[in-house]
Amino acid sequence: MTAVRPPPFRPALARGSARSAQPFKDREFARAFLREMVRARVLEERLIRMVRTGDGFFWIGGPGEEAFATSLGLLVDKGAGLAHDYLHLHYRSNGILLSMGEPMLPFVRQMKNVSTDPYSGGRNFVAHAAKKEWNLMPITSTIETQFLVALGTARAQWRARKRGEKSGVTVVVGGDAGTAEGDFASALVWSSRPGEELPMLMIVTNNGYGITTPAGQQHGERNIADRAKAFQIEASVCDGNQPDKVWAALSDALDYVRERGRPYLLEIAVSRLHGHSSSTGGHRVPDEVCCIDTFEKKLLKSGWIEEGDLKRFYEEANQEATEAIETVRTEKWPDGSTVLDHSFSAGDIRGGLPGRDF
Ligand SMILES: Cc1ncc(C[n+]2csc(CCOP(=O)(O)OP(=O)(O)O)c2C)c(N)n1
Repeated sequence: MTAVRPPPFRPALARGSARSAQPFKDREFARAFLREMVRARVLEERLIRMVRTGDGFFWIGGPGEEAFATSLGLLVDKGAGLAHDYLHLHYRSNGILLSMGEPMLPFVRQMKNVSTDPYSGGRNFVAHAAKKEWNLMPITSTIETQFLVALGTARAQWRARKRGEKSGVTVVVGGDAGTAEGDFASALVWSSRPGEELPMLMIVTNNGYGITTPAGQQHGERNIADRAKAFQIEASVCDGNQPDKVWAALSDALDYVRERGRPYLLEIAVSRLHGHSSSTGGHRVPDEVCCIDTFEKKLLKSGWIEEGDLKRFYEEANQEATEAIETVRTEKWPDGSTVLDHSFSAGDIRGGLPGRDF
């Protein structure tokens, strides 16, 4: 078994708010951004392979969303507590967490459902992370419920701002089909109550499908972002396949929410490169735009990377994945006696609930 080592590389990317697409004028930034996108893609491809080789039961994830994921991961203010951003993500968010600094190993552990999985002790599907130190609320399989939970942290941050305390913002992410749920409508209503507007960025990653149902058969409106208008919520739509465009849209939206303390709805058009999940096969879909291909070609053309660099990026990422898979190979599933751990029970409720005084 290989020893657990830190990931083989960390991109030299600056964190924090950066209005506009300016950072993409910097060669080193663009190269590091591409390397991080490749890392996210390779993780997903290796997770899919784990299902095929019997090292996992189910795959779902975000290949095709890397330009968005890498941008968001670098732009959020990560940390614990109200002063930092809260994240309410969905099951295509591995790339966001990688670019925030998470290694591949925990994702591989959750894929194999081993007890060392730090997110759920081996009890949840892959891509259902949770990390208290980064205000990452547990990712759920039920779609859109995160939009209601997000109102809670956004409301707590609104209160902190009123008390004059430093406060981050709440970021919630979901897919296009999920916006048909009442939870999404509730988020629009409750985030925009006059005089009590919440510091909440609502992101809809629109890949055009809800499992197999095309969005065009589900929504009469032109863009999902158009729904914001009725609530006087600022909104925009952007192309999630172009790193500089999605970076600019995200940084502008985040700056708006941070500075104004008001909600914002950002709809991002993304690709879904391996279908919905392993339940629909998980095979590569040939006719979708790939944000990594496009960006690679652009950087090769400008001379900012060479074929050798590309090869190295993939090798490094694959090495990190291989080491994680090797590590997990001998790890065990959780013991049956732990099945009720971390679930609500009468005992928990009798002992009192935390965070009551809202
Ligand atoms: C409340 C609820 N209803 C239905 C489902 C079944 N379901 C799982 S994924 C999915 C489609 C979600 O599509 P979308 O919101 O566009 O996100 P995507 O998976 O395309 O990123 C559905 C209906 C669910 N998980 N939860």
